[in-house]
Amino acid sequence: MHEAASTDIPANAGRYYQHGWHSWSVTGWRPRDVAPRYPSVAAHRIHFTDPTHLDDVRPGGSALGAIETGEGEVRLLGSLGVDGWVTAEPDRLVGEGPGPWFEAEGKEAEVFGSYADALQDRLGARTGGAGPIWCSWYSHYRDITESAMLKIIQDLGDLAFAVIQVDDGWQRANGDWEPNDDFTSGMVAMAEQVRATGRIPGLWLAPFVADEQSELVAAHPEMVLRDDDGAPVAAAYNWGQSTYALDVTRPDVLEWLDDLIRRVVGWGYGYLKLDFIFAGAMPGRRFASVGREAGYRNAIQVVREAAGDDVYLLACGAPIIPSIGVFDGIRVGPDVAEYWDNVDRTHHMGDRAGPGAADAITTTLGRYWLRSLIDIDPDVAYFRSRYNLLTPAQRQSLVDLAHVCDFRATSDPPAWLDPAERAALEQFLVSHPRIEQTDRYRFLVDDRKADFTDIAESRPW
Ligand code: 9PG
Repeated sequence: MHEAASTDIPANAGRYYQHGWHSWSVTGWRPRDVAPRYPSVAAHRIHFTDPTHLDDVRPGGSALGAIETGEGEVRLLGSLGVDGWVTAEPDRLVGEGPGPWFEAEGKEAEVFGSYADALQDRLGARTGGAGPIWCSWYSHYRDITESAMLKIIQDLGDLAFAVIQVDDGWQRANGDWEPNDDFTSGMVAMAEQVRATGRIPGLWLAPFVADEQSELVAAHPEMVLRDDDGAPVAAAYNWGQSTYALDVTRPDVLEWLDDLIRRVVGWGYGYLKLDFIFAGAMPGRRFASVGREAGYRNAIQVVREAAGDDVYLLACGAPIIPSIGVFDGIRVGPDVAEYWDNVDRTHHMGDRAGPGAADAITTTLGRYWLRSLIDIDPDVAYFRSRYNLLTPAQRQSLVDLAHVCDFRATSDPPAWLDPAERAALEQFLVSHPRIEQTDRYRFLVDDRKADFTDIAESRPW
């Protein structure tokens, strides 16, 4: 461990490991001589990386950075605490933040493994798996309804799902966490329907944001995080209006959060997908004078305390390092989609943090070293050919990735599957193949080779 957060880059060094700020932010091995690109659209910029580093001239990453120093060898500089950032200067990696700082050189898997061990000593770890999850997002999106859910619950029959999770679309507004008119029987009744099948009810929430037009913002504008000019800080634009970040260092916000989490757990939900929570670490003028990620970590500890130890907490859109030891699982890549790549967005607009299977796979594998600290969620696999542009081989890559990560989820409604597809899903849910990593992007799944090299190596920087 070092106090001085800087390490030389040898003259013959290879690529640089860039670690994206939150779940969706681009992560992987990039050329050092290519200047970083940043998306130009505000709605994309907000998710792309730590907003205080948008437009940095040098490549950089959240908490850690590494460089290839020889065949299979790397040198890593990483923060063992929150609020760390590493920049790749031409001749050295430079760490900023409170640290303490960790430095190691050697075989790639060993170096990342010992960094993970050192992080565990400081931040703890929680792993254990949620069991297979059926999630409503990647089929019904925001149009999910109570009647669609009831049909799905029925059609799932005895498929071996442990969790049935309602995603975005049930709430009146972000901030107003009560059921909307599409869930007329309410969320307690929905949880009871899931429980009756012997499964754990799951619910999506975005507890650190509130829509501009929500009742919460109307009633409590003081809860919203402000910039230096006193203007509300937006954390998303994808609900047809601005969605604001809450100041999660305010005592009244923490009390409101405690109450919210206790309420939804009281409704019967044992699995919570907490989304857009990077909002808790957005730049702004906070009530408490703490680092952005320190304030975030304190708030998620309040959430954990309110949920209790037995509720599975999945973080999504979450800053990675400050989430360790508090959440059970974390999304480690951008959203998958029923298509491979949105070339307009990824190649032409320089934004690989948006939905698409190719970048979900690549960023997830870039975060594979985290698996001893927290369950790594690669997002859903698809078994359906209906409403799906993915080829069978592309769908298989997502299935392999789920096995490699030991995290199984899908959004396919059984009614959309033909008999062969349903049989494949059935098999997926109960199989636990032996996984062996043989190279950065190569694995053995039982005795079959799963090689993601061509996918990961062909993504643009
Ligand atoms: C619900 C979804 C699903 C999904 C999450 C998250 O505008 N955006 O850039 C944007 C990025 C990600 C995103 C939605 C919008 O997806 O990852 O699984 O829960 O929210 O809204």
